[in-house]
Amino acid sequence: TTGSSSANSGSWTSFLKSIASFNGDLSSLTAPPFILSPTSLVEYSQYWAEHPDLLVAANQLPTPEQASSSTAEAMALKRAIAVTKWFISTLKSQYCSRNESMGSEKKPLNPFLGEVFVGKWETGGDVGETILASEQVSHHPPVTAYAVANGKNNVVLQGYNGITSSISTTSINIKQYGHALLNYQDLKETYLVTLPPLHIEGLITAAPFVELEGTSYIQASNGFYTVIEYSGRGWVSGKKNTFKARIFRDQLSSANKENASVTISGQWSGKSYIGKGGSTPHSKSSELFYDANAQPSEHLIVKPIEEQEPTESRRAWEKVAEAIRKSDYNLIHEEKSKIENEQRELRKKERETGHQWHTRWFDQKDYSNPEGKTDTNLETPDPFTNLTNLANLSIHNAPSGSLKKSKYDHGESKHWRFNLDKWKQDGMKI
Ligand code: 0T9
Repeated sequence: TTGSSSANSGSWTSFLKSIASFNGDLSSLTAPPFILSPTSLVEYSQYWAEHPDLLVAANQLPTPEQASSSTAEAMALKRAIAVTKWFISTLKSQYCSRNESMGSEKKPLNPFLGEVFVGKWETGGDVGETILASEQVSHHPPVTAYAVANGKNNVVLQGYNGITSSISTTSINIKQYGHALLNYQDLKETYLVTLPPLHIEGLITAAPFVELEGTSYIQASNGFYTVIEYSGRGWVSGKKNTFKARIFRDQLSSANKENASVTISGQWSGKSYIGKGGSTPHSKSSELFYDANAQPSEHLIVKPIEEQEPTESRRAWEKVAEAIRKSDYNLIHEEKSKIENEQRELRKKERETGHQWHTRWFDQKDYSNPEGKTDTNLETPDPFTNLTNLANLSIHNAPSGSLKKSKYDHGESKHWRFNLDKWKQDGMKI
């Protein structure tokens, strides 16, 4: 079966051929209209918080002060489990939502430099409002930075991501760059989250979809360390979107799987189960950990296009999106060219006048100079270096989740950070 009747037209076949000989930048490929998404990649940051209740859950558990000293340890584990549950809950949104809304993975619009996407979730009860600030901080290569903040619970998630890709016979392989930092200000606790590699399957049948692979890590400032291993519907395991997560007291104890405090196993797009210790829990005898299909995602609220600024994603791409919805190939090309030419003009002007482009809400911080001062961080001292040390993770601009002393552990160490002052100076709130 083919994913679309358009796939029979030959345009998909020629697209596959162009993939096979591509130069590494997926965004530069001209894809047939039926595989184009009317949504820009700068919007994908919203997937981090489609379950705002789970994002703030760790803050709503008893604090170490509230718990007696004998249970402080148990409470810290509970928080690490809560953060792991939040992270697992983001995956269906991040990697399945295009399939659900549009029938397959689609090629997103490639954000222009300075493109922004803002919105909010208005959750009731003790969760309260959560805001999203997403900004395209680099165009070559594409990098998106974001912050998600909940004022009622003093929770801030910030991060950035970019990709590199390569082609194999049946799939496109993607490495993610960047990470997320989740800070619970009341708890004085921060979690470093790394991003897993992925690949795109279903190319032959013109019905592409994402599968995760490899490992991602969550390192807590209190020491707890989560290792999440992904696999798909291969020859080893039977099911798609499978993961196994183990939470350890610290990175050192993870050397032996038997040391795990808890093990969680199942599908991130479906049900997963949790059990004590290092052995794999089974669905029949174990406690349900998370059911992705029982928790509908909460979509953020975005201003109507008429009220948006010219650099806001949905306003800037409105005409392109319309052309994509109509599958009007010439119009898509025409409207896209307008944006591209405008961007070229802007860059040319900047070169001529010597005025460089400045990012709006994010700054790049260089971690290769530990003495270097920064006034742009929410937390002082900056927890990132400490968390990478605890987790034995590279501090460099390596593929996300690269370990210290691995072959990628070298080069620059520049990471994008949210600048709350700049956000507030823009009249924005949290
Ligand atoms: C960060 C996420 C990322 C972005 C997307 C690879 C991909 C662009 C990057 C990594 C988010 O937090 C999570 C989810 C999906 C990722 C996208 C899936 C995808 O296919 C695209 C690439 C650029 C393509 O569009 C390839 C072209 C086409 C053949 C696929 C339909």
